[in-house]
Amino acid sequence: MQYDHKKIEKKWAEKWVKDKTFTLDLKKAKNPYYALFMFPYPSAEGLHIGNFYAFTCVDVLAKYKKLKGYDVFEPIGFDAFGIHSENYALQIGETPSKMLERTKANFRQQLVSAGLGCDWTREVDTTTPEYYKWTQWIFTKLFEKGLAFQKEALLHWCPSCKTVLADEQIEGGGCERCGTIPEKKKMKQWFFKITDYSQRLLDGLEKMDWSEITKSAQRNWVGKSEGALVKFQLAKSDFPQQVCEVGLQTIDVFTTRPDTLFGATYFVMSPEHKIISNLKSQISNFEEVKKYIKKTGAKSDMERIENKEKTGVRLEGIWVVNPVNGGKIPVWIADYVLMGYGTGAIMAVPAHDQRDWEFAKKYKLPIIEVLKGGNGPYINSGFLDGLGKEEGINKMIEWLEEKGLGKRTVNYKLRDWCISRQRYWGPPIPVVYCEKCGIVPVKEKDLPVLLPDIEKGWEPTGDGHGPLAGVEEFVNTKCPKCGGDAKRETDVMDNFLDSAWYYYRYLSPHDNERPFDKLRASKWLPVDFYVGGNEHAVLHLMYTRFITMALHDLGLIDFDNPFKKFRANGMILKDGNKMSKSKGNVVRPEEYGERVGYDALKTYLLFLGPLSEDRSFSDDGVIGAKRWVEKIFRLEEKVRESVQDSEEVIKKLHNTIKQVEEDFEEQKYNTAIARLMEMTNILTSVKEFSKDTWEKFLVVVSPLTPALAEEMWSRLGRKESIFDDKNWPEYDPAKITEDNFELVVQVNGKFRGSIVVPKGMNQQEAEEMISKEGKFNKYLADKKSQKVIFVKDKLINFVI
Ligand code: ANZ
Ligand code: ZN
Repeated sequence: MQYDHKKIEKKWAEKWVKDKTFTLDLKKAKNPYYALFMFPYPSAEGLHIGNFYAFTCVDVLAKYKKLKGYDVFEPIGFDAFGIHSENYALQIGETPSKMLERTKANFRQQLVSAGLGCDWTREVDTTTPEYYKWTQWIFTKLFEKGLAFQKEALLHWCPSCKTVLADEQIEGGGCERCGTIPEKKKMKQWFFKITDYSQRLLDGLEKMDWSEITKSAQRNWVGKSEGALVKFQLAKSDFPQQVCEVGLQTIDVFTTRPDTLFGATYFVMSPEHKIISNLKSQISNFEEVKKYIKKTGAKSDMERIENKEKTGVRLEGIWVVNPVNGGKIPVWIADYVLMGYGTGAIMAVPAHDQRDWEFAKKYKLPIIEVLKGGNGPYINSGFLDGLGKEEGINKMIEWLEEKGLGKRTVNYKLRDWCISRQRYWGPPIPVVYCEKCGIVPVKEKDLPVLLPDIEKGWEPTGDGHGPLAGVEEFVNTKCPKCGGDAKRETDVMDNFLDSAWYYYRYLSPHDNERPFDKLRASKWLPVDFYVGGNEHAVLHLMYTRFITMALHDLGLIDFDNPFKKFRANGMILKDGNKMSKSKGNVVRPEEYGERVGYDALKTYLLFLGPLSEDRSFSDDGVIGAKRWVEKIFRLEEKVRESVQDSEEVIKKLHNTIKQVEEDFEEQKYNTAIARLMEMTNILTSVKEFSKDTWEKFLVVVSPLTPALAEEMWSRLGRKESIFDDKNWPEYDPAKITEDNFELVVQVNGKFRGSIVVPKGMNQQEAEEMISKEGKFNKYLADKKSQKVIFVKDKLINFVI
């Protein structure tokens, strides 16, 4: 009989949804297990094979846990607000909401067909007022706490997406969505004060069971540096060397190496440094300076950091005083000093800093070595001379603090999260501007601030304001405080805020009283297992931690890490390349669902290697997985109601249960599949085996090939789903005795099977056992072997 994967997979996929097989009562659940995958944005192309793979990594564990008796919650939803959806709607000239009706329906269809164990009764869609009311509510709570605020800053502006972006949305120097190199713009925007949590974000990592690659990306992004702030005084230009005249102003620098102060021979400010315009009248070459500043403005940070050729302009007439020796040192501006880091000004120590060295060489600036040979002890360094590095840093900081010239400090690279976007497709920022009362958040009872449903004029304007600024009925409102005329904020929120809290909303998607139920959250959260791409390491995965910490501090939850265990999944490559439409190498899951079935596709993807590794998709491999599925299907012919299983089958069964269990617990899906394939081979090689063994085998394989297992289970006359009960079998340790092992049997060097024999068995005994074992007869009967090669406790090879 042929295995009709199309018919059988469709039947079960639909039945699971209809019967609510994977839906549970969150309140009654006794043994909660929260399995989560990154909810997709319903793109036009449909479910991506990468999503499909990540979802499967979660789904297999979820099904296994359910079979073990956990109350497993595996929710599903749509991350449907945001530039990704809106850009596509712009491209096809349809409103985002119209377009999404279609793409969401397509996604639902695809996800159901794939046979994932999702609870479809709790679907969440971030674009519904029911959802974004609470996204806005979270904003107002953060606002009350001082964690949401406005400030003017130099920001990344994507000229193609026509909006500002967060630092985290710059990937390889370009816009995360469209790849365009962003411009720098000074703009007043809304921010979340994630920098208040820098240290906590670092400390938390130590205890977290997350992929190391993700944790180290976060560690680097937060970027902690210990050092000192040192005050440099501006000096009059005409004061003589070594005579310290008191200047008018001081400029702070951040340095990790205050110990090298005696070697600071010049001073550099970022071209954007505010003080430059104050010094205008004293700078004799201001025209040249202005030109350089303008040129820098056009460069991205990335370009500036990577610039091989250092450039800069001296501020003629401006000097600062080196605080340790009173020496006057020249001041420059150069684009290798960034405004967004430290204080935007540095003391340059060309003898010990590579970038300073390159700059000094080019502009013929003095170079003074202060650490002999780079490592010390100190030389030319007054009171530090003779000391070692650690000691030198501490001693210098103490000296600076004592003299009031500096202080010990910690600097973080992390910057506040810019959350406002000059776009249409997002939740409006819920504040109004009142002439009398200033900035006033919208009251909870008046939330959500509805996104007006407009057919025309929703396209981004590019003038620095969102399209909502052009919708008068939206803009004009009353002040929540004084009732007077007021105007609404017209920017919307970054869609990474929508996705920063969706796993809370899954717990009560239709609750109109609150974003989520506190008791329920403490029962179900943190999420037990989460899988997704590491490209979200400093975006989504950082923001979720921040929002969770903020909710914790608001007293809404009692934990501050959202995901107990997170694993970053590898990428799926085709012909060695990342899949992309332009390369024409995109694999559509439904195409393979049709051709080989989802069970085979899932198994194939998981079998390719450890979860975290990139994998190369090939058609041959998928066919191999399909063959395995068919092989399992054919095993049914050998099942007997009551038959005594051979020692080999019993041992393999118990071993398989044990090993697959261990592998699943650690998400070593590839090795679990290898073990199940071995078991399949053994069952294929025997004449018959018991129904009991068959049932156990089906359960153990069911997380990987759910439709097949469910079909075979029902053919045994079972009325309930295989996933309905705690069906996971217990292995019997006594049956996995260590004194037995599998002796490999070869004929002319070709593998023909194996037999379970006691350890230490000699050649003669082995040959006897093999001749008794019927399954080798076809290779050996009537043939006299010329030679037998016997490797004790390993293999026997008959040369005939
Ligand atoms: C003097 C010095 C001597 C430095 C030396 C380094 C080595 P991390 O470790 O990344 O925190 N710096 C400070 N602010 C900067 C800015 N806005 N743009 C570019 N460079 C900046 O780096 C801290 C070091 O980077 C600081 O310590 C400063 O150079 C430079 F042998 O000061 B250092
Ligand atoms: Zn863009």
